[in-house]
Amino acid sequence: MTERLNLHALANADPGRTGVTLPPIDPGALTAGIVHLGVGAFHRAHQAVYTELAAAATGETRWGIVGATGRSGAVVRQLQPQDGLYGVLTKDAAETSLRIVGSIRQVVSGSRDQEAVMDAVADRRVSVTTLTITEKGYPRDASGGLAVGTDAVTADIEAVRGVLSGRSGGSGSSVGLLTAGLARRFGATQAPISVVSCDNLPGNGPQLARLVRDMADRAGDSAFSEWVRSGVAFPATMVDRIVPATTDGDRAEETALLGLHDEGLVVAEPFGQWVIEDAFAGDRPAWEKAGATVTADVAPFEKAKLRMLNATHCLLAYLGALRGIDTIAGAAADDYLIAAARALQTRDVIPTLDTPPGMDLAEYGESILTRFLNPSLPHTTAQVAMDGSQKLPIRIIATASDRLKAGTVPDACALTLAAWMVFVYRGRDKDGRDLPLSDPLADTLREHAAGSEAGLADRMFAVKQMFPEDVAGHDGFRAAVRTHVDRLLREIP
Ligand code: NAI
Ligand code: CS2
Repeated sequence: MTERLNLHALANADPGRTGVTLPPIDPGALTAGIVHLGVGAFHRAHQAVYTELAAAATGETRWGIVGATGRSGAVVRQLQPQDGLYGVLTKDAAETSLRIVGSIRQVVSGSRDQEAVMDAVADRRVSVTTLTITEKGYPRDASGGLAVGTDAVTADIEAVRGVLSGRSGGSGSSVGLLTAGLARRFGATQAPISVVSCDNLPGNGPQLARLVRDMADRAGDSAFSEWVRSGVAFPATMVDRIVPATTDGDRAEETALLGLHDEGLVVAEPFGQWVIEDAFAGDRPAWEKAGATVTADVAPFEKAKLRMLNATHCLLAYLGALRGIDTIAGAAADDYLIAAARALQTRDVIPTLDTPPGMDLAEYGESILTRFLNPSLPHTTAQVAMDGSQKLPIRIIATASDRLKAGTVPDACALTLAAWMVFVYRGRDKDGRDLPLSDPLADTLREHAAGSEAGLADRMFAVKQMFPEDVAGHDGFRAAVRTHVDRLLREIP
């Protein structure tokens, strides 16, 4: 049985192992300065690496991370026996390298150990909280406001009230748990703190601020509401690194490199980018010393990334899946799909963007397609196809809305939405293989999809949580989507 990765085993590991980079700062010397909500693959391959490199660059030992999982306890079981250590396997056609990361110093369950999470947020030594809780983790209504009246938000507000009055109570969402933690911090120290969303949401900082502030206001303590506005910052970010779900083959590859077994391994491309708004309430790691960009205006970078990279991902995922293509790399190698991807980027998306400083959008689009071709990443069309009800409004429908307002029918957006509609309706690819629907609105989508082929597009446009009236009500766009739906239905009998 191969020994498990942990601090003791790492201390005895052969430092000369080729292709293996050990933590650049002693993990045992780190104290908690950051709380992360949503310790998934991306956090481990992105923010946690930037944070460790920043700490090593400055010699600061105060930036250890307390990681809180979302719903499942899997990551707790992965990392706790490993003293929080895990590997990042970076892979492309040219090379494979392994970095062992030690910045996560404690992992707690965000569902079963909410007291520990709130105590960590309240800890005066903590001055930053980061989040990667997925688009569906933000309890929003169709307008982006707090989903008041849902069971989760009702529980959240009650939990915040409880903390403010010295009672305990379970939150319904991670944003509620965060807000309850801030309430505990308000009661304990009122030390400033910055809350940094690292999710693929447009205006992720202001979006999270809107939810937290509304939740705080509804808790009914005006002093707390005031402190949330004066003592808590919500900087926006653009985050980028392709981090697919880890496979057993990846773990075996790492064990061959490291000689230890690592349940917490994550796999990523070499590319990484982090653009952070320079709007913090207190101290933060010197992430710019690890290659992050700290700037006054994140919006152009974020909009370009969501509408160029993530939108193209959705096009390749749905059209690729219907064609029986399992991986993004396989879809990016398909001539028809890559032509459609270029049309999406050049005809539909770029006209809606302001060019971020220092960027060439056409070159950026080609660099994205090159990254997607990475044959060493097991990034599946199925994974990118998940949560379409949350992703498509941000990545495709918003672009379509802008193009329609400009008087143009965005045909590649129509094609992408048509592929998604057929993906939901058929539930299988051209070869008859199942296409699983993983989506927080799965039941609603299935209800809308059920019925005749002829009315499919119109029924899906009626999903109010996804389609604003200016898009759903545009006859020319509906006609374009219907045309693509009819063709795809013929292709996928
Ligand atoms: P993952 O599945 O590995 O981790 C997701 C984390 O979010 C887990 O901790 C999970 O417990 C938590 N979570 C899931 N649903 C939740 C909910 N409803 N409420 C609260 N927490 C919830 O996914 P991964 O790869 O870490 O991605 C997470 C997010 O990071 C993405 O949704 C995206 O916003 C962002 N991201 C991901 C990239 C990637 O390539 N994987 C790249 C850029 C951004
Ligand atoms: C992907 C993103 O799964 C998805 O929806 O589009 O996770 C993508 O890999 C990242 O945003 C890349 O930075």
